[in-house]
This record gives sequence, structure tokens and C-alpha cells, in this order.
Amino acid sequence: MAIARPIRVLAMAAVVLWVFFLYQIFGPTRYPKGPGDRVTLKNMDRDPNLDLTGEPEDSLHRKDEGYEPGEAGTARINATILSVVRNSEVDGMVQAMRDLEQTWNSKFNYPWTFFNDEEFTEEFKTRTQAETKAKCSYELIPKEHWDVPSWIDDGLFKESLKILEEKNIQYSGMVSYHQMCRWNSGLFYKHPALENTQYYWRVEPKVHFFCDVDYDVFRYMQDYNKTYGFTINLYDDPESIPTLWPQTMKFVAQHSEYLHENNAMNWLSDSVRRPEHNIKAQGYSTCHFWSNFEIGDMNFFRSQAYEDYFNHLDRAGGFFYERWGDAPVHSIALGLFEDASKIHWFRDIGYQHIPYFNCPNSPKCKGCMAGRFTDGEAFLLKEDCRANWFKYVGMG
Ligand SMILES: Nc1nc2c(ncn2[C@@H]2O[C@H](COP(=O)(O)OP(=O)(O)OP(=O)(O)O)[C@@H](O)[C@H]2O)c(=O)[nH]1
Ligand SMILES: [Mg+2]
Repeated sequence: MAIARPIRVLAMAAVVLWVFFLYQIFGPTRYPKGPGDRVTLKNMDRDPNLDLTGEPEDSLHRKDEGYEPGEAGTARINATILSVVRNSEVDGMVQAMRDLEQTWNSKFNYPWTFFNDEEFTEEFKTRTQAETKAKCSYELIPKEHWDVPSWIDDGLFKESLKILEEKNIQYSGMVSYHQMCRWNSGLFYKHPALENTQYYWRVEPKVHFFCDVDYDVFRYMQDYNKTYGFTINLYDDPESIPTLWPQTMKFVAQHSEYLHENNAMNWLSDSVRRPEHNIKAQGYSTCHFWSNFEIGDMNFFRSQAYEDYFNHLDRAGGFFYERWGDAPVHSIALGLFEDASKIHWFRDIGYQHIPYFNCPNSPKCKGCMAGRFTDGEAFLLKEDCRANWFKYVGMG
């Protein structure tokens, strides 16, 4: 039976439209391509990772200056790469080590220190040590640093876990996740194995490093008087920290002497961008340095200000009754008690912890796309808080 031509054309058009419609829904996610697109970066004219990135300063220490493994490495300063990790994550740890050794540490041979709440297995030790010429140490976290503290009410904790899980707060149902966040917040730098160590670089299993870094990053921190370095700057889930800011304000009211005159309060309390986050977190923007990457000076955490702040938070119970993360806790303390000019964006260190990247535009980088913030769904783009850091503090 012959079909009239107009009907055929209409049917064809319907098929084409249908295919286009399916492609829009199931096709690849599109990302901002550059200067014209400001989905992520409302306050930024242009993502700085699209600009060519070099090293941070002229005077830097290089691998030929005495960084051989062992005693011969006299140029190394008092620093370690560190990781708190489970035996079951050995594959991810080996992969992360391989990336960091290849891009940086094989030139400088800084020691690795691994922490665990259980004894490390022989397999873990053998496989990680095989990835580096540097010394690896394997440390048990003392029970009194890891256990849920005595003042946490068991019944209230169990009830809180249920509520947190109902709110779908990631990992909030795992008691160990709460313990890990508390340990990373206020206890890691008190481990006896770090007693004589000042600087640390925190690494998690499965993270990636993309760019050759050809200078001693720890020496950079020391020489240029930096306290803390980050790569990724994010919004947090306000539901995980509803009383963190009110508790912080209570502490600050009692200890205004700890506020630094050049603090980053504006970044912490911004309500212009994502006002609903500020409201839910009761005055906190929720912006934080993503602490799975941190390069820091432990003297900051060992200061009286931080000690008092951590103890105040610890007593308030929010590591357990809520799901306070070490990222907002470190970030709030740094933002309030430290000179903001001592906090450094390591824009030249290409980095990924799923699902976010710091990906500079540099011939030293391989395997990540300059300026890409996420390879996840497009809705994640709004989690980027770098724009506010640059707006209120700068790019130093
Ligand atoms: N030893 C030990 N390490 C832990 C435990 N829980 C978490 N960790 C480590 O703490 C770090 C953070 O935990 P993750 O599970 O990566 O938490 P996250 O980064 O918020 O979540 P992901 O997105 O799944 O990576 C990682 O280095 C883990 O290996 C634990 O119970 N024991
Ligand atoms: Mg992780």
C-alpha cells in the first residue's frame, strides 16, 4: 500500500526527533569548554586552570641537590607522605603510590608513613614498600585515639546514625567512618611516630596524580612560609554538619584572641553563592579544602588554638551525632586562625579523587583535561567553591 509523501516525511521527522530526544537524555554529558561558559564559576571570569601553569616560584629545590634515598639524602626536611588506610585497600594504595612516586617522590624520596586501626598485613607491607626506594613505616593507631570517646552517649549515637542514614548522608551509618574523620581532625599529628615530623602530604588510596612536579614541595612550604596547601575547594553537604558552625561561633566568642587578623572569614561565611547551603549550615558556606589531598605544617594543628578548638568540637559530640568531616574542621580552623596568605593553592599538582579533579594546563601533565573539574554528572559542577576562595582570598 502506498503511503502519501507528506505522511512519509512526517514519519521520518518524528523518528529523527525521537533519536535526538534519546541522545539528549542518554548521550554523553557536556562540560564547560572554556572562557564563555560560566556554569561552574559564577564569580570567576575564567577557570584559571585553562591558563598555562608553571611552577610557583623561581627559587626551588631540585632533585640533584641531595635527595638520594636513605642517609645520603641530606636535603630532605622533616616531612613524610602519610596515609590512613585499610589492608583491604592495598590495590588502590599501590596505584596512588605509583602515581605520586612517578610524578614526584622518586626524585625526592620522602618517607611514607601508613596508619591503620588494625595491624598491617605482610602483603600490604611488601606490596607498598615495593613501590618506592624511600623508607615506609607501618603504624598502629593507639586504641585511645581511635575508640569512640567515653562521653559519647551510646543510645543517642545509635539514634543519630539512623537519622543520618535516613537523610542519605554518605557513609554516615559506618561507625568507623566517624572514627576516621575524628582521627584525621584532631589526632593524626599526635601519633608518636610523627613526634619529630613537621610537614605531611596526605594521600588516599585510588587517587591520581597527573603532572610532573620537579621541586621539593615540602621545602617550598618551608621557604615560602606556607602552612597548608590544597588542590580542590568544595561545598559540603550541610546535612552532615548542621551544628558545626554554631559550635564554632560559640568557641570564637570565648576565644576571640585566636582569630587571625587576615583570616578567611568571608570565604567561610559567604551566603551570596548557594545561600541555601549557608542557611542549612547556620551561617557556614560549607566551603572547605578537600582534605584527601593536603600538604600541611603540623605545627598549626599542634598550636594551642587548634588544640582548644578541636577539644571544644570533640566534647560537643558532632563527630558522632552528626557526621563532621575532617575537611570542614581543618578548613574552618585554617580559615579563622591562620593568615590566609599562608594557605596555598597547588594549582600545578594535577590531582583526582573521584569525582573531582584539579587539572592544570601544562606540558608537564598527562592524562587529564586542563580545566576539567569533574568527570561525573553535570550537576556536580556547582560543588566547586574555588571561585569564592579566589574572590575573597586570592590565588596565592
Ligand atoms: N585504617 C582505616 N582506614 C580507614 C578507615 N575508614 C577510612 N579509612 C581511610 O580513610 C581515608 C578516607 O576514607 P574514604 O573511605 O576514602 O572516605 P571518602 O574519601 O570520604 O570516600 P570515597 O569517596 O569512597 O573515597 C582513606 O584513606 C581510607 O583508606 C578505617 O576504618 N580504617
Ligand atoms: Mg577517599
